[in-house]
Amino acid sequence: MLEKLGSGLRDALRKIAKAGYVDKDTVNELVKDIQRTLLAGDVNVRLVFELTEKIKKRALGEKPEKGVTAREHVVKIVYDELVNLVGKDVEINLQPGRILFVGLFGSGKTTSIGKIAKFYQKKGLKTALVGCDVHRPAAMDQLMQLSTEINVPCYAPKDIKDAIEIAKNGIEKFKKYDLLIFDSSGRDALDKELADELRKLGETVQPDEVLLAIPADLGQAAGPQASEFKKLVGITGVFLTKMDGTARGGGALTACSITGSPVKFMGVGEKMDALEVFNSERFISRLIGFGDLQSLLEKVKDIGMEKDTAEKIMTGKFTMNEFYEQIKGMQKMGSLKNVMDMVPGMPMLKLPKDFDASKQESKMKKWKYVIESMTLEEKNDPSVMSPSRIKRIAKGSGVQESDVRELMRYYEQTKKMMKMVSGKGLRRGKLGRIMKMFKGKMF
Ligand SMILES: Nc1nc2c(ncn2[C@@H]2O[C@H](COP(=O)(O)OP(=O)(O)OP(=O)(O)O)[C@@H](O)[C@H]2O)c(=O)[nH]1
Ligand SMILES: [Mg+2]
Repeated sequence: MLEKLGSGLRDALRKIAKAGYVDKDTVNELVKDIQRTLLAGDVNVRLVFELTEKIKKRALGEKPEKGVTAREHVVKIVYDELVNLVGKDVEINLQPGRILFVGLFGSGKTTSIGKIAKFYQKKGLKTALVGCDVHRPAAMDQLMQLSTEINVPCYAPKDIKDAIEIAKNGIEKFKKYDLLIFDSSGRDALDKELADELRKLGETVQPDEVLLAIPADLGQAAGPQASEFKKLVGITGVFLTKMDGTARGGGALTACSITGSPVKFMGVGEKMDALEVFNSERFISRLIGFGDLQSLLEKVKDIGMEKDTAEKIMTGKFTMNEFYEQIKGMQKMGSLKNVMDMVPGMPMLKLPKDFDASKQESKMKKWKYVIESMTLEEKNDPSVMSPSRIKRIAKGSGVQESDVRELMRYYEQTKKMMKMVSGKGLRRGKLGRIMKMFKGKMF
């Protein structure tokens, strides 16, 4: 899917990765490559220029986080901005309800209905189909056939010519089902007649979700179409079909997103499992090379989290919340070391030889549950802790009271240590005391 777009972006980023350093020329070249690729994918010109301006400004203006190279920083910026461009993810509703499918002739409604019926059925919703396309002679047969293939019941009578009547019957027939999906008829254009018909159908079906099928090969033109449907019949999301067969999918995707009609699903083939739930981060990650990017994203996220904690410690704020973050970080061993690295004057923390990671891990897991059982007040000001509170917390987190007390002791020790660290500079003696304290208590 979108091979050209993906390979264009990957090539552009590869050039950056190979460059000896990042300067204005490198960024300009990167931006030009990205522009060329996106325009070839039929992404709107204005959007492309806005995007590349942002990339340029950030790439030249922002300083990379400590621990991230300038090149990685630029790759992350490109990723961020592309994710913004294709829009926020919308949550897929897994509640029981009714879905009405709408769309023009041949947009892929019926096929897509089969796909999402299979999808929801797999998610555990008892699903059934209702065929309300009374205009195209073969429509009922097509839906019936699909339903047999995916093993989902279907009501698609050929002898009733009134869509409303069929809808009513379907609702009655499938009363005991969790999810009903209604097919509707298409037209060449969204004219008044189609709008009226869909509105009437909507009044009967009372759908929780109205999905619009739009073929991705429309490119940018998908945007105005989505807006028009939204205005005239109201839609809750777009099902972008035929993403597999076009280079213009990027254009269609971005155009829908900026008209406020979020893409929820994508069709990537004719088969019943050729369905993707749209997720902007995953989509962009894959587009620009998932493997490399994943480790970079994790690195940046870790650094961000550790930086926050380190900053709070430096400014003297160390409540249970920071402690909790620290414990969470420490579960991925080595994190504490990173936090320490960011505190000026703190040398590398060496682990003792007899350090038992698994024991430590189970202890930290326990502590995590303990902190999760604390009230907001207790977390913000652990000095309010009392025997009765300790009892309650132990019960709530399924540990012994002695575990809670141990955690409190460790918190107090750490807090003391943090206070010393965040004091002005570190003298030799002080540092030695801190290290001793740390080793004694923690490891
Ligand atoms: N390659 C590809 N083909 C698709 C996809 N979705 C649908 N199609 C094909 O598009 C054609 C039209 O699909 P339908 O599901 O019949 O479209 P429709 O909107 O129900 O059409 P009408 O009921 O005539 O309005 C069929 O040949 C499908 O196999 C997709 O994601 N990828
Ligand atoms: Mg159809």
